[in-house]
Amino acid sequence: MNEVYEKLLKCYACFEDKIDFKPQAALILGSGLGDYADTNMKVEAVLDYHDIEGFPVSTVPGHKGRFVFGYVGDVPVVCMQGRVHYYEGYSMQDVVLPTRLMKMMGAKVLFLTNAAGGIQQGMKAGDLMMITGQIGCFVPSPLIGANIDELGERFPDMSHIYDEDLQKIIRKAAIEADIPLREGTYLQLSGPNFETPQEISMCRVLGADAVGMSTACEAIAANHMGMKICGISCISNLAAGISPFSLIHREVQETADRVAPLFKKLVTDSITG
Ligand code: R1P
Repeated sequence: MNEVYEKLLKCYACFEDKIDFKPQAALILGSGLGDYADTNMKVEAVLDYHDIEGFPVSTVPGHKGRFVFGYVGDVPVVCMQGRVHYYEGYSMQDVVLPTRLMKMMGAKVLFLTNAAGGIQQGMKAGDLMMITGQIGCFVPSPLIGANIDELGERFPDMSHIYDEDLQKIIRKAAIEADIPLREGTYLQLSGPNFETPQEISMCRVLGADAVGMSTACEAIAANHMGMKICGISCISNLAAGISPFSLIHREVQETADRVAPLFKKLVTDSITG
């Protein structure tokens, strides 16, 4: 059997052994947004990544490293409090293992969040941007290697990664809660170094509105499995060259903390909407 799939099945067996919960939606929390599960979910169970054999564990400050199972309103949700990134040294297959696992748990919808650098004209730190498209080809595809036929097809279509209906729900939730919402394209680079001003100029020319080091690969893996996907970036800083200041991760976290109440409301209203 394909060893990537074998590992996934082992992780699933471990989950099944420990947790009796069937989520409908999966939520990945980005940098600085990790306490959503503590404040906005009726928690039913928690599963530490360390307790799943072979599971990649996050090493980034602000990423706790556990699955939280519970309800947002009436919707059963599995939430990743902490994601793993390619720059942490994991293979792309490992980076998307949690996403694949959440689909196997039962989640049909994937809600992606992240902290990102703002490129779009007029953006400012603290803005929220609904992701309407992505550029993921600067990092290796998580689908490289033997195709796992049990998950999806060899050459999946990527024309409509971000689901139109979910976008409508998020737009409506933002309008009803009076939360200003930008829209745009997220571009994933490998990191861990922040981008140079020249790289940001390139990203802008290519049509990116926000840049980060996650998300696009997870969306590719989720799309491969036929999940419905939506995403919101918290613009935690203006990207290099646009911002006159040097970039530091602590500020990414601080901005995300400041915006957290609005972000949490938007996520909750979108899930229950
Ligand atoms: C940099 O500050 C970190 O924040 C973002 C970047 O991708 C990078 O990991 O994290 P998330 O994408 O996980 O929100």
